[in-house]
Amino acid sequence: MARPPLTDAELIERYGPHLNQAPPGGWNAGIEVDRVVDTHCCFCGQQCGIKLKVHDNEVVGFEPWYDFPFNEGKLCPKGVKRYLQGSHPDRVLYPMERDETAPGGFRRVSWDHALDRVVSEIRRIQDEYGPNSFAMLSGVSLTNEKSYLIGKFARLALHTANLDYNGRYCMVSAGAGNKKALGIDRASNPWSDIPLADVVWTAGTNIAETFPITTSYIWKARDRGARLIVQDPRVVPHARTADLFLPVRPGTDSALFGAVLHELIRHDWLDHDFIDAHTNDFDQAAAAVADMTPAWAADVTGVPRARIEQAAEWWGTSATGMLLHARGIEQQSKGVDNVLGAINLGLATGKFGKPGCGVTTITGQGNGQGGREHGHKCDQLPGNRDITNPEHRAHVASVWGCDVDEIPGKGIPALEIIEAIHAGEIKGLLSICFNPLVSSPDSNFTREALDRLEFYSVIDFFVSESGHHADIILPGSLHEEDEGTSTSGEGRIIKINAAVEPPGEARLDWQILVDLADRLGSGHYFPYTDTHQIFEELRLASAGGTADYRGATWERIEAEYGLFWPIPEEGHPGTPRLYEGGRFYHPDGRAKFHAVPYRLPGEVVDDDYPVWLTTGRVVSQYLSGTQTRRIAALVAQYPEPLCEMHPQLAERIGVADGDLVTVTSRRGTITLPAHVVATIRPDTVFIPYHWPGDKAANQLTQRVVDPISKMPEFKVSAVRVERAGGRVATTDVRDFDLQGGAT
Ligand SMILES: Nc1nc2c(c(=O)[nH]1)N[C@H]1C(S)=C(S)[C@@H](COP(=O)(O)OP(=O)(O)OC[C@H]3O[C@@H](n4cnc5c(=O)[nH]c(N)nc54)[C@H](O)[C@@H]3O)O[C@H]1N2
Ligand SMILES: Nc1nc2c(c(=O)[nH]1)N[C@H]1C(S)=C(S)[C@@H](COP(=O)(O)OP(=O)(O)OC[C@H]3O[C@@H](n4cnc5c(=O)[nH]c(N)nc54)[C@H](O)[C@@H]3O)O[C@H]1N2
Ligand code: SF4
Ligand SMILES: [Mo]
Repeated sequence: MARPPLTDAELIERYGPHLNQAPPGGWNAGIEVDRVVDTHCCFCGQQCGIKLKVHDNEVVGFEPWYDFPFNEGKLCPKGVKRYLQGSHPDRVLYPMERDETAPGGFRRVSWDHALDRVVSEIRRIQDEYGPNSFAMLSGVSLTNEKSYLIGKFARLALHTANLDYNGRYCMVSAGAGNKKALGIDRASNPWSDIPLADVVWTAGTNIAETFPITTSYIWKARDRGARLIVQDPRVVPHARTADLFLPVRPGTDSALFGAVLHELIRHDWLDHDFIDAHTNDFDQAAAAVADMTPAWAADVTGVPRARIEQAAEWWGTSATGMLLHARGIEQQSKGVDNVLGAINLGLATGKFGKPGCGVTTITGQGNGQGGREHGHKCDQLPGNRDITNPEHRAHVASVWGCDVDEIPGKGIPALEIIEAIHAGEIKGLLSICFNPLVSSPDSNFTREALDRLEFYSVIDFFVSESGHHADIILPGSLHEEDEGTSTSGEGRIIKINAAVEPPGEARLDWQILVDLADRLGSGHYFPYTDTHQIFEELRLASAGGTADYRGATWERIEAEYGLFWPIPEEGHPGTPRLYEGGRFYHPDGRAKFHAVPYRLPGEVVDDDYPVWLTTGRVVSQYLSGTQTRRIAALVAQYPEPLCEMHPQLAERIGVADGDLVTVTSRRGTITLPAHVVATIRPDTVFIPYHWPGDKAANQLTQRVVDPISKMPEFKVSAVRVERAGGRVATTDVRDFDLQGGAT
């Protein structure tokens, strides 16, 4: 049931007199506001509730939405500035066609011309090279309705198997690990469980910068006396107050998790009843770690042995505990192994399905959860179904009203699509909500690939760096211009509400796709006149799948501040905490341990490339930066990429903070200012990846992928770091004393 809004007195009691107070004169002082729309942030997977203030079809500001239970009014720097995108002068207002003679390389064309050109190129390429020679790449900043529509569009209008999405670079290692071990792919817990944990262990996540609202849940746990363990090559902000910091060498997390399991077994800090009643294959996991002693792991990971032992003791002897992981352990060629290694620790100690107990990924993109459930992936159909499973295909074909054989088979994942373009096997591409030139590994290779396309069309509201390589740009819609649902990192389905209409000739993303489907001769499969109809069909298509939305209605989602799937029938309360009573989602109801032997990353340091490079994020920029690099206040906070390095490394190469350094890998080179900090391992540098062109960190990264998830190894490369233009060579820093360094 909807909760009544908080009174001013309650607000002050809950948040204190100085927090989130309206400015003198009230929130609306100085701006005219026609209406205020309850919706959610367009950026990360936390999906904070926010109220957008609208005047004359423009979002002019925001108010905190205190009632929304996840963030209770709190927002991060990106959330409070997101409204500045809508009326940005760079907004694409009409369709554009490549024309080298026109200013900016594009000329304005009519919608009819643009759509007809796209359709005729799709036909030409598919007639000449076959249906799979035209690929589609998509993204999960899009709603569930759009994700679902895109899956159906690629299969029934484009007739291509080759659809994949940017979650391939984000959530897939967690997804694959979750499915293998637990039989379902969703956060194990609602975030309200975090404060109930006696140990909070974060592995490979910089939550204070990337999931700022989660920080407040961790503080609540700490206020109760919980211990905080942080596993990261950098002393990220929330690690500054950690009880135990594990300064892991990039790419070695599975060795650390293995040694912790080894210790849990050696001391018998195990929940035998849980293991016997609710799991399979413990013996295999145990055998794989038999030789993974803390001393061995200290050598491999660079984490002092005593800290590994301490982590095992705290995890093994506490009644409750949650392990939260993100891209630090997942974006590796061992991403799935790392996730399985983390889950093994939860299963061994019975930390699943109880209040304050869980091992969970933190979802990245806005709809990184819902977008990985409804048929957006190259091997997937709605409801997180398998496109190669005959029963799953038959169910979806019955909802779509098509012949089973009309649904193409399994396609290739995102990076392989780019490689197939480079190899000349894929000739045409339609992309929506994906900027591969900035976000794919090895950007020089990606650029070559995009230039080899015979035809490329992009649906976006800004011209991204990838968009500059397009033949046709179709102006799509911004988050606040369309309605639908999104599923937050907790597994909570929430309602996005439209605040304004697309400006100029821009159109709603879903309408562009429906229009294209119509022109491609498949209009009968796409009879929608609004997004609610798409959601109603999604419910049926997901019914009976693991990601079951059958019982979710827009009305209940709004009235109850979201619903947690699985929600198999109407009236069902939803499932905030998975695995209650030790019931997992494999057919026998048991979870599965996995043997995780240690193996090396795809590339290791050597004499020529002696420093580890890892990449990631800063608080004020978002993903490929197309949106946040256009918002002045966010740019001011972190205007250009910096190369974070330890004073010991800086001294060895003769640079001071702010000096230019050149970082070179086997793929490329980048020159940028050094940011000398004592909070990073001396053998590692960190570069955020939000910038294009010669500022792109992905010039350095490699195309090695995890064998199961096909996730690229964004977190581990070998590089050389030199003073820019200088003669000082980098020396080997692998033997640096960590005790005097990052710890
Ligand atoms: N401000 C901001 N917030 C965001 C985003 C954004 O772009 N900007 N993007 C959203 C999305 S899509 C995502 S996926 C999430 C990502 O959220 P996070 O995963 O938290 O962010 P990253 O910065 O990619 O990486 C996290 C940490 O991994 C560490 N790390 C690097 N290599 C290793 C390793 O080998 N082992 C371990 N244990 N740690 C390692 C890095 O030092 C870094 O602190 O953030 C979401 N939130
Ligand atoms: N080196 C390195 N590389 C990485 C990572 C890393 O940690 N290190 N992280 C990876 C991760 S986790 C991720 S998630 C990817 C993200 O990589 P991308 O998905 O390529 O990044 P975005 O910036 O989200 O690009 C999306 C594009 O879609 C547009 N867009 C956003 N919302 C909408 C919408 O509603 N409709 C339409 N039509 N367009 C929209 C934006 O304007 C932008 O141009 O990057 C990956 N790349
Ligand atoms: S934490 Fe994520 S969802 Fe919340 S305001 Fe920040 S970017 Fe938006
Ligand atoms: Mo992501």
